Amino acid sequence: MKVAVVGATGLVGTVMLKVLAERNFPVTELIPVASAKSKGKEIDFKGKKYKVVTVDEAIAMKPDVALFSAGGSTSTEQAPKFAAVGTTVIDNSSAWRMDPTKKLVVPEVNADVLTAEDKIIANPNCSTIQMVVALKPLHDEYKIKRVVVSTYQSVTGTGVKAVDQLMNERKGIKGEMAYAYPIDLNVIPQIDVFQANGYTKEEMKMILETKKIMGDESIRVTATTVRIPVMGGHSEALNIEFEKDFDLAKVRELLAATSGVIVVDDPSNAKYPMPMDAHEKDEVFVGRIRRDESQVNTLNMWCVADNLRKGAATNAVQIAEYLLEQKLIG
Ligand code: 2RA
Repeated sequence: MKVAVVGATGLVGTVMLKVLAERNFPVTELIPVASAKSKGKEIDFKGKKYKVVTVDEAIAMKPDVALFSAGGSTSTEQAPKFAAVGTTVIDNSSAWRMDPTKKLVVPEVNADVLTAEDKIIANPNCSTIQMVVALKPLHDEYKIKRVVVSTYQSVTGTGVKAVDQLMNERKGIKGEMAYAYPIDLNVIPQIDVFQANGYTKEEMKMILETKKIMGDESIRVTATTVRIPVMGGHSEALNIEFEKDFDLAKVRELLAATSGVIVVDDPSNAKYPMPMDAHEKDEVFVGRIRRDESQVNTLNMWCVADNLRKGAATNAVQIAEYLLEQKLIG
């Protein structure tokens, strides 16, 4: 398959290339796409060298699939042009996620919504992806009424500039600031801009995307998203209220039996998910599974995943794999 990666030189784009190679996606021709200033730059993919091309050049090459991670404005402007030449776009930006005509997909949760007519498919926000993978088996069994989530998000979610800020601060070097405040030895309770209702865009993404992906507008979600000085992935404290009561052993069984989920839950031996263990993995790790003793039918759970992989690149590649398996592309 002719596969374009739009934003190939960025943090997520680089991971997309790595995951495509690792998972042996049948790429017969790679089309790395970046801004004009990167044109001609060489990208190594599975032992072959490819030159970065511009968006217009890539469109003219009519790729079968285009994985986008190049920001919302590029997706808004360019995704339709790729679709117009027959390319199936899987877009990691927020541009199309809440568009009622576009599918928002986490394969383990709602891949069945996809059809051959879907030429622009939205990859959800990283913090939403890992949460819904963990919620889905429990929603199917006990029906979720409400989720309260607090996140502890890696600086890699912001990008290279934020990683550089953290590393510089740790070395005592004054460098460019990705955030309004120092991030080392600090936490910043703001991810993206504030909305009129006092929530940030990141929090509203978790609230709105969850309902769309789970296909259930009745699920109530509230979120507090926080940036922390960590590299390996995003962590989330989930408080989940169900319609029905549950059995803890059964909850663990359901999660352990879910594709893409790994249960790490042995508190007496200090075993629980941590970003340093999730780093560079594709699974969602859950632990600290326990009843909320302050409210009936309510569960507390801790969830960790690599936000650049399952939270972005791997989820996008898994969508492409599903489309291929179901003969919706290729
Ligand atoms: C973040 N989820 O962590 C957002 C976008 N990647 O910054």
